[in-house]
Amino acid sequence: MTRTVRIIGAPTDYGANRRGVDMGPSAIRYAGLADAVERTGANAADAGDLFVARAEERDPDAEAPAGDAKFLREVEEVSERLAEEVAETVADGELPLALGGDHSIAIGTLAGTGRDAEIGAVWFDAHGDFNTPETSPSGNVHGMPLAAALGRGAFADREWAQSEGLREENVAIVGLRSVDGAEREALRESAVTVYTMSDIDARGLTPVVEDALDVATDGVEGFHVSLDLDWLDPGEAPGVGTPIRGGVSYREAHAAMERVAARDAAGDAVLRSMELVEVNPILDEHNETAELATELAASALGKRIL
Ligand code: 4U7
Ligand code: MN
Ligand code: MN
Ligand code: MN
Repeated sequence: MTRTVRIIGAPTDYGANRRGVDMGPSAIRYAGLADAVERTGANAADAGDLFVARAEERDPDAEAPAGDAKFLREVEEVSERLAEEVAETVADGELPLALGGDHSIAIGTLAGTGRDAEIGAVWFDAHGDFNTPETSPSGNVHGMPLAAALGRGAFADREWAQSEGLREENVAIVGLRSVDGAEREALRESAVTVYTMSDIDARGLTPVVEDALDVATDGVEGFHVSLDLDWLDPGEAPGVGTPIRGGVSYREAHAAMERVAARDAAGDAVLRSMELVEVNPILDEHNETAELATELAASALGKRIL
């Protein structure tokens, strides 16, 4: 049966400190996402963009819990809409592919995809995104979505933020190279598995990603792939708001997504949902980061060379 991939744009920058990431969905579509998806043999259905209110009309500090979390009320609105759409897509037997927007959209994706099943997640990112309002040095929610989904800190009593079917034991972060002080401690005492850039250097990309997929598929129905484009080296992916040197190469990124596709095809736990986040067209060069996002999605969905 041909799989249908439902493209859901979430054009928000509430979670980031740089404007422009809200244009990510347009840039990724312009780069040919739907065609790239269809070339993998899947159907592409574009659900359009979610409604997101303009940031200028909102108060960044409304609803901020103890500590700091800018635009938390707006993040909640977008997350609830996205979670609904993602949950419906999964219930219809389709695969949601969410387009950010900043990484705060993962709160919605994970809440939706984890609604009716035990799931795992692989987090491809330079950052841990494991801050909470209490620990965040910036107050930007795009540095918190993984902690939010797991109900940590001030997210413990915010049900909308949590992913019901996701346990820390089934979460793996791959490619970490930038982590804040209190965030590091939180990750260390958590049950999340972290593979740093040093692990990739020492062991090679493929074994690390295979291990991460083992973590994310252990005893669950399906797994989510969260791809922050700042996972790649800024030389390959310049169009991101928080670039960190020393990221994975173009080839490593494709190799990782090909491992995702192979694991999906193996069928023990299927690829249930995916998101492409943090593409900032204002900072990009000739849309190359959006093109890269498109290509990587195709690899994850099973694009073959031969
Ligand atoms: B991204 C940061 F302080 N850790 O919390 C923070 F360094 O979604 C950056 O991974 C977060 O791009 C980056 O603000 C969030 C910072
Ligand atoms: Mn991120
Ligand atoms: Mn990041
Ligand atoms: Mn970023």
